[in-house]
Amino acid sequence: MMKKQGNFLQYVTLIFVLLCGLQFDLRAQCSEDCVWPGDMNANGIANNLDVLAYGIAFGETGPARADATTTWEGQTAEDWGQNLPLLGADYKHIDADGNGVIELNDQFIIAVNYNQTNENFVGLLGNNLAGDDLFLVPQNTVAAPGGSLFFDVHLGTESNPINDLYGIGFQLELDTQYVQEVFFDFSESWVGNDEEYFGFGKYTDEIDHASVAVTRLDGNTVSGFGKIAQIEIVITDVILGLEVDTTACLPFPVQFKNVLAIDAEEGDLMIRSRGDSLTLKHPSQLVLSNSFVSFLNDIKVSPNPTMRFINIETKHKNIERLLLFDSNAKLVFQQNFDEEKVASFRLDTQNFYCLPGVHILVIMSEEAVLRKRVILL
Ligand SMILES: [Ca+2]
Ligand SMILES: [Ca+2]
Repeated sequence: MMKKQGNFLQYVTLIFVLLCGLQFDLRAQCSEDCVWPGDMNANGIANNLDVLAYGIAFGETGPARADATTTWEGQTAEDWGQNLPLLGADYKHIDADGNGVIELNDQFIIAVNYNQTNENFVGLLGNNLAGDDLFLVPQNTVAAPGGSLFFDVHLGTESNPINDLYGIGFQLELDTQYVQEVFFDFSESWVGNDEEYFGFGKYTDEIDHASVAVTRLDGNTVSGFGKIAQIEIVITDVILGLEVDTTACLPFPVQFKNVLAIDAEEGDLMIRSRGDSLTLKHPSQLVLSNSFVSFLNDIKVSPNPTMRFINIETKHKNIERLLLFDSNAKLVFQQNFDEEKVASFRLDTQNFYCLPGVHILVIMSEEAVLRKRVILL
């Protein structure tokens, strides 16, 4: 009799546990109009064009999402009752972190889940129209291994200004085998100033492009022309072939893809673009100051990979500044030598919090900036 009662209690407990589990599953699973953190326009992919939705809804508030995470999974959320004017997505999709406010923290999640897709994805938004609205103005047209290509991105010209712009996003197709890093600078742009405007740039070597978006945040469009961003492409420090054959050069085309510029109502401004062809050359072929070339050739970073110490040496006493970024592009070390330039320096990574992984060491002289990939074991 006691045994039977014990079995009964076990069954009741088991059924209770199963029911609780089912309830938990029902709450976690989402079946309709689910929020995928980072896919703000709800087209099934998290990418730079979601920044345009962020710009439109910036500052708006609504119901917070229960049990919100930033993981790439469909999440149930209450509608806010406000929608993107053209794509129609409810603003709940734009609140990526689910705290009930559309603010700076939300856009970080686009980068975290960048290029992730779900079953709603049917293709990339944006145009590939050839023309002269969006173009590159290279600051240097050739670079050596370890050096950088700098160019400004221009939108509109004096004779062809762009009217009623709210935001623009595009991808830059690059030959990623030669690219070490891409840096984006939005500090100078006719689209806006600090608080009324936001710039987004993303590059990873798993995808064949760098992606950019700039948007207003205040609901007002602008008309104008000129520079909207500066981009630096850092070239890998070893390019086989170029190292051996000093007369070789490699074409390095940069093409615009999936361009989408919108007005305040998400209307497509049908922006046309043209890319550019730049060149990679052996350092000896570059028409640059002698000190730049010798700096590039003479700098030695060892050991690499390293367990702890990074030794930096040049033949000349011309290192002005050292910076070290970790794999999340966070600055972990910097030192200025100012008047007292040095020819060698030993960096002890145990002096600061430094996780193992790929680090970028930036070595600056008066004439040049060199970035080296350093692996910390
Ligand atoms: Ca999207
Ligand atoms: Ca939020």
